[in-house]
Amino acid sequence: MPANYSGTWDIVDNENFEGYMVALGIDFATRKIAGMLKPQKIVEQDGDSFNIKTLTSFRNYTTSFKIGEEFEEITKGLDNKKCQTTVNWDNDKLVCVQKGEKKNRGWTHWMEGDTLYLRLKAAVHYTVGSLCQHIAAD
Ligand code: VL7
Repeated sequence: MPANYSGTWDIVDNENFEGYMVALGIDFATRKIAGMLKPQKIVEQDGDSFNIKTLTSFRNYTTSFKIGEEFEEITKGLDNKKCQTTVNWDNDKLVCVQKGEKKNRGWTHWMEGDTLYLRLKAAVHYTVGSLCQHIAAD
C-alpha cells in the first residue's frame, strides 16, 4: 500500500522561495507578489494516480500524473516552461523529476506526522523548502 497524501493542506512557511524563483527566471514584480503567498494544496490520490492543486489568490496550478509514467508538463502561470516530468515513489516519498531547460529540476513531497513537506529545486544552487501543515483529510 502506498502512502496516502490526500487532503487539504495549508502552507505555513517557505524557506528560500525567492531563490527558487530567481533560479526559474521569474521577474522581480512577480516574485514580490508570489513571495507573500501562502498557497493551499489539495491532493486527490487514488493509489498511484494523483491530482495536486496549488491554490492562491494570485494564480493556481494543477498537475495530474500517474506514478512512473512520464508526461509533458507545461508550468503555465509559473515560469511557463515545457518539461518531461516523471514522479516515482521512494519508499513513502514522492519524487518528481522535471526534465527540460532548467537543470536539476524537480520536487519531493514527504510526510512527518501530520505535516506535509515539499522541497522544490531548480538549477544547482537554489532550493526552496516549503513547510506545509495538514489541516483536513478528505
Ligand atoms: C508550484 C511556484 C514560482 C512563479 C506565481 C506564484 C503562484 C502558486 O510544483 C508545485 O507543486 C507540485 C508539488 O505539490 C505539484 O504541482 C508548486 C508552485 C511553485 C513557483 C513561480 C511565481 C508565480 C504560486 C501557484
